[in-house]
Amino acid sequence: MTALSYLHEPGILFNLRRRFFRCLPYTYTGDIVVAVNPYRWLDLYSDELGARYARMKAGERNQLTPHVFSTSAIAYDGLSRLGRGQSILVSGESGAGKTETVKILMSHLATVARSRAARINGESGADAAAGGMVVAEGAEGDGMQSDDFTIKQGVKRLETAKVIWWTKIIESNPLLESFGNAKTVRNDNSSRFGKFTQLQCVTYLLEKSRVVGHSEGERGYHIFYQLLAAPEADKRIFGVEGRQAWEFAFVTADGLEADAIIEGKTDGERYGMTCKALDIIGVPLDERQQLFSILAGVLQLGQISFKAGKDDDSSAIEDMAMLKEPCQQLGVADPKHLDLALRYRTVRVRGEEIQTPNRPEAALGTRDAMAKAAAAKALYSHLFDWLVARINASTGAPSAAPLGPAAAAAARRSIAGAHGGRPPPRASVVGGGGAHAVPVGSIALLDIFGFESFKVNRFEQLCINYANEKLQQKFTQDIFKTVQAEYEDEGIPWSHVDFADNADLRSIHEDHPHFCRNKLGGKLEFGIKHYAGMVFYNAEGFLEKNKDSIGDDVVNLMMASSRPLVKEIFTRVATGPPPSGHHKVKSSSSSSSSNTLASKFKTSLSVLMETIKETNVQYVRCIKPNSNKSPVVEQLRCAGVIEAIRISRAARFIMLLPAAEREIMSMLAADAGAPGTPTAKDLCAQLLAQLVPKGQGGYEMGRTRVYFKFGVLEQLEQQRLAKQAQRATQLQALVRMAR
Ligand code: AOV
Ligand code: MG
Repeated sequence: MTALSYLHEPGILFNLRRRFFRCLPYTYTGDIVVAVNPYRWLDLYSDELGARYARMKAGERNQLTPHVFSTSAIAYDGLSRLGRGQSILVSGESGAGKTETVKILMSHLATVARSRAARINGESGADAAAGGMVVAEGAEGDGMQSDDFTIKQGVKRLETAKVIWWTKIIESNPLLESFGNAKTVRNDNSSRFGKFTQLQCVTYLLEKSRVVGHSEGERGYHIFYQLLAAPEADKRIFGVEGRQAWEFAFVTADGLEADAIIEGKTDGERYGMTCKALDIIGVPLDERQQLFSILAGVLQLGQISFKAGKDDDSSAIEDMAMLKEPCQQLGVADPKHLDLALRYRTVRVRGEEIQTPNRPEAALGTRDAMAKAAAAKALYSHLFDWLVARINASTGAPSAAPLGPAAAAAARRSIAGAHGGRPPPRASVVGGGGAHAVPVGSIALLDIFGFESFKVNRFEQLCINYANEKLQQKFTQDIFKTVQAEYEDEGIPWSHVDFADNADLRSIHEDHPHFCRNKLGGKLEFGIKHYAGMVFYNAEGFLEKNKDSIGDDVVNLMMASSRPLVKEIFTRVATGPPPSGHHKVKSSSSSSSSNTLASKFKTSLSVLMETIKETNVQYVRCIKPNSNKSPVVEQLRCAGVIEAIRISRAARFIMLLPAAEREIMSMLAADAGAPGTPTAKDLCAQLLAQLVPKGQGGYEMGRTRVYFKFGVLEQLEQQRLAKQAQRATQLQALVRMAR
């Protein structure tokens, strides 16, 4: 993109479009990779091709066709050769292809690791690249004592450990997607949580509201539909035999059955894949059944309805029989306890415990429903965290939070199993430290929920878009720094240059130009001018969602469950919150602002940014080509691609590649009658002095490049074309005369 001589939006768009139709979805803009979602699988991801990019040497990037593989290859090289921590930040709007891109990057990193392991293990690179998993042989007990040999064996094992680590990470993807992705109007497989895969997988802000409901045309979490598409024999175990997804209030929108369908595989097939993946990460059958029982219990909680009670301020469960099923699945011995936990909360007054009805300030019908929803959301999000911890344990990463003894043992078994009974390679291969002399640092991949703007935008969208703002800020700062560094390198004076800094967004200030009240009034609405465009938010329910609390009564009830897994997921929360973003208050009574969901999310994003700051960052910007949903030019603006170019332009001069520069110069040289000069640079300087009108600061000579003010280069190009035409005419005249 930077080699285009005309740098403007239409030119950039035209270039992307032309490449897109030639099945070239990847384009470089300097160091950034722009990826236009092809929406069909192109033959671009073979292991052979992966291996070609893996062999790519520094500085060879432009000799190969632009590919996102170059990003992973550079990251791998940067880590292993320079020992510098790396991160790859993938961004773009919802449905642009972030999650798929991250998976492509992961599998390429595995390929790179594999071909390195193969080289070190003395196999041919081609074999490994063709997909063969390399298993290192242990050096123990084979009688060889040489230091050299031991080091070699150590390196061998290390490389193999990396291969296994990446493979496991890849295997965990479908599992996390089952529990954390759902269909939205923008993407059938939309990520409803953020994910930072480094030494371990850290997740951010799972969208909890989706557990208990969703908008029309969308779906709840994939896993619920998988559960209800399971073989009947399995469904019988979970107490949902013969039941269909549309029968459950939490996962059906207006009873629309059609929304329960997503493209690709059936939910039944996906259920099988999920079970297999659970098996791979070492979740034994018994635990898997408990896991699905909890999911069934969550769905059954949603079926409970309330009616007005005997006195004014009370309510009652419509039908006590409704409690039986969820209690059974969740291991609650007495349905009366669930009834009480849902409708009352315990408060301590002068050391005495008093049961009072839920939130007397709220309307009768909604307050109990809210307690029910809160319980369901807590169950699901705790289960999600547990799953992430299990995946981390199985990939050998140190557990973020204490696992229950049974889980830890199972995780150990699974790891040991994958390595033929030998002790597992620790994740120090990516984490640094450890017993081996390995490069410190890791390759981190960030896949967040993309920028969203729906018809109605809620608290979740505010948080999601906030995260995207944060990422955008980092991006613009980095681009700015890159340009600045280049100018310094070229010895060109650097005057302060403005760029669309979004740092001021969301200052607590209602007069702020980026804050807009709904002009129509009445509604609880406000708008924010995001870097990616205007979004109006509906503030209804913001406070409740931000509080993110469930009653102690429900927590206590669950901790007393007869199901070990239910007990475990709630105990984990009570004893030590993992460092992930969507973590919860220990008790509902604490309501200081630092405990709100938004403030916790903000903190965890700041920590993430600090982590990223320590690394060498590469950017992949995903673009959705779908013209009927979002025009590409807007996305380019959102993705900061235009901005990146604008920044260089705002810096007064446009960068020109030396080759193109020389071509233009030599065309003009003859006519300008420039005397022969020893260096190309001198020639350039002389020429430019003659060609570009003085006094307007039309260009600036750098060390190796000339920076033209916007428009000047285009003017020269016009002159060159005119000259060319003139010369052609002269030539034709000469030919005619010769005849
Ligand atoms: P997202 O992660 O950016 O949206 P996905 O990565 O889920 O978007 O991509 C959406 C869909 O686009 C996928 O389900 C694929 O069908 C298709 N797709 C994406 N990348 C490719 C590719 N390289 N080749 C072929 N098809 C692709 V969101 O998570 O909603 O912000 O929250
Ligand atoms: Mg995604």
